[in-house]
Amino acid sequence: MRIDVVSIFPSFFDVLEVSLLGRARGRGLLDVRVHDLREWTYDRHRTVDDTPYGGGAGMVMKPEPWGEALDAITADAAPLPVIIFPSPAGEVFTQATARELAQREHLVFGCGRYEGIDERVFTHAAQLGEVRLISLGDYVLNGGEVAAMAMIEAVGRLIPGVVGNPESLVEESHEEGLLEYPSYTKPAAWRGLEVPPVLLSGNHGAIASWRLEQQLERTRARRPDLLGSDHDGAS
Ligand code: 6GU
Repeated sequence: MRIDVVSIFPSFFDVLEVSLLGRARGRGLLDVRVHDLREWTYDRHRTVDDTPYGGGAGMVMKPEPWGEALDAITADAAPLPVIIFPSPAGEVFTQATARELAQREHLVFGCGRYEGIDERVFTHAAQLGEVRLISLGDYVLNGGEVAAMAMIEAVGRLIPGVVGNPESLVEESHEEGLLEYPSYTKPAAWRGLEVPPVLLSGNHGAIASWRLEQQLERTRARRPDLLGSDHDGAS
């Protein structure tokens, strides 16, 4: 998969060189290219923002650098890219969004700052790819960079070969619409706290039902919004 990122803070993305995704890049599974939006400015101050028409607080990102950046990045792109603008005004990112994006060959993240990007950029971008405005959730960040990073990690780990053991992708919070069950390792007793005896029983059927029960209980307590009719019928 190819991922292009456009930002005025390209160094935010240095962390993509470490850990799982860094290794995936080294192994050629992931081709991440980070671009400084200011490469597409031509004035002495490399200006990327200006005051909003109609007045109001804050600054708006100018359309010209964004237009040129997106033209340049998508010029050689064979399959239709998804152009993602992280935005608190977008659709909410979920595991389903991550799964959907993981199927694509080419993602472009346009990270805005300030009060936002001139609206015409989104109209233009729609000529170059499939545009999505995506939010991490109902809170405000200073810009799209941290959100893009979260999305890149969530999508990147779903690319075949990135995560060593693909089974570890399945039994996870949100993959089955439930929160994950609690995990324990050795020692069996630690600071007076015991591992639930069922996990030491060797009875795989009993372990599986205990884990499912835990998933349901936690989801009910912490995230009742996740419980559809599939899961809450019995109780
Ligand atoms: Cl994607 N961007 C910004 N700036 N704030 C956010 C967000 C995105 N998602 C939640 N808050």
